[in-house]
Amino acid sequence: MTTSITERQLAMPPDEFRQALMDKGRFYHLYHPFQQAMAKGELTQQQLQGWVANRFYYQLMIPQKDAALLANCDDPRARRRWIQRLLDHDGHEDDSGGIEAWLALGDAVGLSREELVDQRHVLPGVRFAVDAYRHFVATAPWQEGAISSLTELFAPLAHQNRLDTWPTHYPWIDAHGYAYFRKRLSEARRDVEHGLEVALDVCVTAESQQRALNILQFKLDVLWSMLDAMQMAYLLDRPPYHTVTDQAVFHNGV
Ligand code: AHQ
Repeated sequence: MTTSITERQLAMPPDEFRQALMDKGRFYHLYHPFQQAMAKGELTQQQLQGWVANRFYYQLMIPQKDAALLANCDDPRARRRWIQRLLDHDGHEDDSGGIEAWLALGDAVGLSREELVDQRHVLPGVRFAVDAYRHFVATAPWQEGAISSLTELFAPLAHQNRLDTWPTHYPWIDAHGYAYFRKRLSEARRDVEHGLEVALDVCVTAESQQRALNILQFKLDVLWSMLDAMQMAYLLDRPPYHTVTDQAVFHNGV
């Protein structure tokens, strides 16, 4: 793809563009009221179970999203690095993987494997946000898919926050459930190095840099909207169809 001198002259220098990506961190879902209540120990066991069960749908989707990115990627070097993300979640050799670790988190907060896997707790708003993310990556150029994963620039903050606050605020949670958060501390830092390399490599015009910032904002919206749905259902006591029935209404995917 050729770019004119003018387009390149109007672009932010790499360090400034990197900082513009980092500045998006103020919209990260760590600052959502649901996540803030979690960090202050204000969640009940049922509310925390709701978060774990809904986030499981996101975790399940991640390796499928990454497989969709790989399918769009024509660069063997990039594929060799990116495929590690699937292995991190699906497991390989002696690592049972992030999905199994999240099921252990479910067990630690009192959720059965069955009720996580059958998706009975997945809220419509969570499903739509997660599916929108997976659809974006499946239909976008692989470089844009890589850029959309850059919310993980801020993820170590979230994982460390849980490791720092849950033992004090939620002593009833068995510590074996924390393995996932510890696992992601190092994996997320490694993953964003690759994502940032891709972004800085391809975003060399003002237009492509603005497109990258828009993609990152889309993914921040995905994460924020997931917690909006959980806040409605679990904090504001307005679950889906609450004006029609007091029973849980759900489907397990179409
Ligand atoms: O556990 C998370 C994870 O494996 C990933 C993969 C990455 C992506 O490809 O979009 N994003 C992501 C995230 C994980 N955990 C979230 C959290 O708050 O625990 C954060 C989320 C992200 O920042 O996108």
